[in-house]
Amino acid sequence: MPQLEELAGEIRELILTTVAKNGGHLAPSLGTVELTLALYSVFDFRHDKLVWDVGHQAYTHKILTGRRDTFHTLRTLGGITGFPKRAESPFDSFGVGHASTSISAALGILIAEELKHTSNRVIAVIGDGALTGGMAFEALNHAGQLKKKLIVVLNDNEMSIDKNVGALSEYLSKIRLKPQYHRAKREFEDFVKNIPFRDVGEKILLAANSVKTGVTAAVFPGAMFEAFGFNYIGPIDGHDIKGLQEVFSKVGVIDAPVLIHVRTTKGKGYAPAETSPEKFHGVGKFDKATGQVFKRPAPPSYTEIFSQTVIDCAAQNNKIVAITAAMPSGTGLKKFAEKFPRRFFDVGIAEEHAITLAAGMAAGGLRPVVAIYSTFMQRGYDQILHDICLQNLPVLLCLDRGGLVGEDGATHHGVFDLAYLRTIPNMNVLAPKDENELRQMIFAALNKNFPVAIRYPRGAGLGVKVEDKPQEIPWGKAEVVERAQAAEVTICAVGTMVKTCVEAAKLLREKKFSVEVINARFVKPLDAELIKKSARASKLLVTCEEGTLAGGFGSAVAELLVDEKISTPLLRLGIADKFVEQGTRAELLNLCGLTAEKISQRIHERLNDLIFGFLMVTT
Ligand SMILES: Cc1ncc(C[n+]2csc(CCOP(=O)(O)OP(=O)(O)O)c2C)c(N)n1
Repeated sequence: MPQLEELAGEIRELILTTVAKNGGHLAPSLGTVELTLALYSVFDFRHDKLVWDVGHQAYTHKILTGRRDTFHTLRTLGGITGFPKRAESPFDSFGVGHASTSISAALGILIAEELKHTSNRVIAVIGDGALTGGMAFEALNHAGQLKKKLIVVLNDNEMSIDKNVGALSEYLSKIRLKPQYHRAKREFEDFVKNIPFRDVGEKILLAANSVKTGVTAAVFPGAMFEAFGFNYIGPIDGHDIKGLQEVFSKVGVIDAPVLIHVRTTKGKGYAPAETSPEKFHGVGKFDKATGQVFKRPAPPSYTEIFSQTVIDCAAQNNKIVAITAAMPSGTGLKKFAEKFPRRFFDVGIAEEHAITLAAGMAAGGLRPVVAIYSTFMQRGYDQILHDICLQNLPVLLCLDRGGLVGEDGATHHGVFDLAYLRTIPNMNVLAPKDENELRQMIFAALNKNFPVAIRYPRGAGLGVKVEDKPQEIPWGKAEVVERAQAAEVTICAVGTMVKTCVEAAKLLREKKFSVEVINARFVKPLDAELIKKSARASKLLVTCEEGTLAGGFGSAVAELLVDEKISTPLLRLGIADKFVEQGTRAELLNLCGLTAEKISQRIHERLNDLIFGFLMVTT
């Protein structure tokens, strides 16, 4: 035990030093050091399987399973990832990054183990925030029905990224506050079992169990989990290694679903993170001694402009309401909540619900704005299609962190949105070239009576002047940002790529090519007239997007050219059909060929091909 405690200290130090240098999920991982050590000292994960939820709390697991020496590369290009990943280690039994998947995945793995006739145990570790996601309940429901010997560890620290919300969170707080309920239940059962005339006692117990929700919900903790068919144990101290070991050893032999409710402190052992767990949930580089986060002076972020703009619009229109799925700080809606508490809704990690809730509000005459990171919006695809677009309801979807997000890696890049949104009828898809255009787009979208999605990137804006009273952008219209007489090349860029393509055009002009640059603004509806005209007038049309090439903006332009029988050669630049790993945003843009130099080089090469091909045909 003293060695384990010493090890816990060493691991904490390594996590702290590394995250201070690389950034990362500090508070979640500091909170699970003892829990992970206890799991590893009871179970044998060469055979048993450990499935993490979100995976942002799994740094101790990584360090214990052969990645101590490479831990300094955490979240860097070519280094180890910030989340469990099957390709990285056989101990990472399931890859993760999005929330609420662990119970489903663990149940699936357990079924596979049983069909292979092993007796390996499967353990899911899920946070109280992740438990607010509907899929976790779908899985509990199924596991309870199957009565499999699944072990679920509920890591309850009362926090999601921000304070956890919802009735479930209140329910857990009640259990937390009244641990004597747990004893009361056991005492009640022992008392009843000890009644002389044994069968009388058992009948009472049976009767009590048959009215379980009535009796236990009123008196005993965990009644809700027991209603799902789980044996509930807890709450127990998640920093007491010995106590945890005792419980894990006992449940290891139970042949039924068990849920162990563990209480932990987010950020445990590092005072700044214990005091501000939201700030240290996912944090950039910081000074370990003071907890001061290193920030370079930068223009306001897209998130800040979004936040202020929605507040400004809401001040004019009292029908505007705002919804977040557990990310009031990250999406910038926290300020809206302070200003308009009755018009703000944090639904927890429940993107599907957030979207259908918005559809319902729109059907009821409100103007909902739903702010969700692009990668998590994927969760609500059918809700966007079936509940919003099919009914053509005026919901504004704001997709923050569109494009490459950097160090969080493959699970978090928002590169699929343009492709997955533009195929849905009635949907309008926009991407601003800068933060002022974001403001203009939000103003314009909130005046429309149909669904609109606006995607914008992580981080600082370009530092352009942000208009107080924004000009209304003409709907469905692109803008020519750089005109050229008899352009050989027209580059049609969208979102963040507009600025990069303006720089690429400059490099091409230095090589004496004449280049026009268009800011597409709309991925849907496309400004077909302008694109057709430019395509017909140029030798080469180029599209450029910080998104997947498969089905994205360039595909939309290709469809237009084919349908209009325009044979101008088209070069599509964007992200290839494979998952992009982690690195800084600059490194990843370079890797994907989305820098001004690489864009100008690709265009130059294609122009050379065209000229060379033309010469070959004519000679
Ligand atoms: C589907 C989805 N939505 C949102 C997120 C962003 N997110 C990452 S961790 C987190 C909070 C998780 O809270 P909890 O499970 O209690 O873990 P804790 O961080 O408190 O340890 C959120 C909202 C996500 N990863 N996946």
